[in-house]
Formats: sequence, C-alpha cells, structure tokens
Amino acid sequence: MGKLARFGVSLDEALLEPFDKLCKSKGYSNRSEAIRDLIRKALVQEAWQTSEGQGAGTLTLVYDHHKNDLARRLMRMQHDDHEIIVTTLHVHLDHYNCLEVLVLKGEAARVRALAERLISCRGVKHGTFSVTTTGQDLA
Ligand code: NI
Repeated sequence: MGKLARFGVSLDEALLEPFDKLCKSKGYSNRSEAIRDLIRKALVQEAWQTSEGQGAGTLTLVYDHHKNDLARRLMRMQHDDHEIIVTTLHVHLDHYNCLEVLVLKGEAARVRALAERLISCRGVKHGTFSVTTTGQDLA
C-alpha cells in the first residue's frame, strides 16, 4: 500500500445524507472506504472504456442448446480464443436451456470483443458481461 493521503470533500447536505444511508445499507464502516471503492470502480470503468492494457471479467450466457447448431458455434468461437478463457462453467438449467459462465482474462480489447461476439450470437437468449480488473494497477 502507498502513502496515505488525506483530502477534504465539500458536499451539499442533500447529497451527503443519502450517501451516508447508502454507505450504511452497503455495509461500509466509514465514508472513506465507500469513496475508495467508488474511485476504484470509476478507474476500472475508465480502463475498460479505453480498452487499454489487461482486463478480466465474467461472461454469463443463457441459451437453448437445441437451437440450430448454437452449442457448436459457441464452442468453436471459444476454441478460437482459448488463450483468454481462464475457465468455463456449464449448467444444464432444464431439458433445453444452458447457463454458461466464462472467466475471461487478457488484453482488454480482445476480451471485450469475444464477450460481445458470444452475446450477439444468434440464439443466445441472454448475455451479460461484467468487467473487473486484474488488480495489478489498482491500490
Ligand atoms: Ni447444457
């Protein structure tokens, strides 16, 4: 951890009051911890927007494996980018529907591209990509 710096924040009370409520409901022990998390979140989002450097994230897909040759198409796309797939989890939700979770890590632009390609694949019912950080450039 780096050297600790202190700074003052001026806030309208109308903003501070709901912020304190939010801190309490989220379980933060103090405002500083909540502000640190908000700053980290903004930095991670910014890094993903510029798609620079390394990134990590989880991709969740729900699809009907009976549809067309969807399961095979998704598998082929994953094999094409196997270097950035850390692990996958496949759950058979019912007779038709599958839920798949992929942990992705690598060059941010490439990770995002794969996530978007899989989500937009015809037949995928729902897909979400949750971005995070490899943690290396974040205090
Ligand atoms: Ni399945």
